Amino acid sequence: TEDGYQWYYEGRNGWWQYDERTSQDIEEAYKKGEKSCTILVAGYVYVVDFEAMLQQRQNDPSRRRHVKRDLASIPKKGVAGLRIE
Ligand code: V3L
Repeated sequence: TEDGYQWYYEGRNGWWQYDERTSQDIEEAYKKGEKSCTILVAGYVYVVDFEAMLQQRQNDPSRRRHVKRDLASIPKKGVAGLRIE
């Protein structure tokens, strides 16, 4: 986002940045003070819960990952599953 923050979801040993469009959608909901928002990832609906700071697949909540909002400059694995070389 323009203030230098991005949204991340948990990987096995590090953080993945959300794709730019999804990160913007999450940021918009977060700034509005909403408790959660839904996103579409590869055909699946996920709920991003800002109180628990978790992402969960809507039809399978056992598929959960921590999420965080942090600076765009932090070390990361990549963006939406595309690894940084
Ligand atoms: N954006 C993109 N892909 C996602 C997202 C998302 N927000 N959430 C889940 N997936 P689950 P390592 C991740 C993918 O939570 O080696 C990474 O992007 C998820 O991809 O059980 O463990 C990597 O591509 C997974 O492939 O619903 O760090 C991959 O895992 C699939 O949806 C490996 O990352 C099921 O995730």
